[in-house]
Amino acid sequence: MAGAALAAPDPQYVQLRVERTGPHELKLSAGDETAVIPFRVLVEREPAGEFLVYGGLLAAAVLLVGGLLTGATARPGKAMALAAGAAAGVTVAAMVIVFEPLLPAPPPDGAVPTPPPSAAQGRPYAQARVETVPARPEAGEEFTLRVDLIDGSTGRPVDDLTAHHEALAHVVVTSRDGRYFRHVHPLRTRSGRLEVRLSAGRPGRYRAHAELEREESGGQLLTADFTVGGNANTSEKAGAGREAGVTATPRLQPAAPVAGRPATVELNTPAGVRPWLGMTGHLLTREQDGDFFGHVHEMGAPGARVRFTFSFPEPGRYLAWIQYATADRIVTVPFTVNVTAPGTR
Ligand SMILES: [Cu+2]
Repeated sequence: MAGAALAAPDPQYVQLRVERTGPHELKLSAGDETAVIPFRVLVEREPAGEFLVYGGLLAAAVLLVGGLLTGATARPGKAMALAAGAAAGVTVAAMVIVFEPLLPAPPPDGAVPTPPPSAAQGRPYAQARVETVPARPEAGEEFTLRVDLIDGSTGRPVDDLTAHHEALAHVVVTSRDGRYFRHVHPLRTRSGRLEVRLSAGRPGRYRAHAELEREESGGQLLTADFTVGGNANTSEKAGAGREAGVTATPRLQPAAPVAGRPATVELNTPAGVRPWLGMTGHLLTREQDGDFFGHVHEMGAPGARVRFTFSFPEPGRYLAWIQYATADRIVTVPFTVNVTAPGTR
């Protein structure tokens, strides 16, 4: 959320009672928004080795005592057999003590079933449908952007997104002129469904880019366009507008980047920048008239500037935004880049 206050309220604790191991869902509501968060209850299983160690030692003890008693009543053959049994029990126990640390621990009760080795080839990309609810939002009115994810090979909802950069999915919504920019993190509202509430003050074409990643699959980029109808709502605060107090302008090197060649983008940052979404700085860019969407990071520690290296793929006009976080807010700096064709001067 651009410009949103980050101060977290005091943590609140609540005790949950669960009676079964395995998958559960936790429903969290704030106002009229609800997120459904899956979690698993795991209970450590007694390692199998423990049974063998104690079993082996107990058997050894019983047999030894038996051997001694038998020996005392002068039946050496039987005593020897019992002593051998005791030795075997001690050996089993000793073997387990020595080798147990090398054995893999059993999965806890309630864990996700381990797929057979043949399934370890990776999972297919999610089939996605991105839509708005209502289908044609009105300017100035709140609407829901919804992402439904299906596994094409099973037809079932995809519920195995891995968090990357500290979110299940990153959604960037922009208007064609770049004046509207939102980088949001949708909530999981049910299995295979992510939703986020948005509103746009002006009618027109908007584009949503969603970045997500399934477990054992790769990163995916989904793109969808939608139209906002109605009349311009002049009361909208400029989402992509320069934030108050931000005077730094991004510097490009070369000033007119060349398609397919790395360019650097640098921006001075104030004191007190802190990592946000796992990174010091984020550069997001979209081709104004094409489909391209790019997202790279400043990987270094926070300092007096953020610096990105980026190769714009084609000549043309690009909308770009640099985002970083200070102690209390997210700063978004919009700019445009004109990329020239190689060989033109
Ligand atoms: Cu990023």
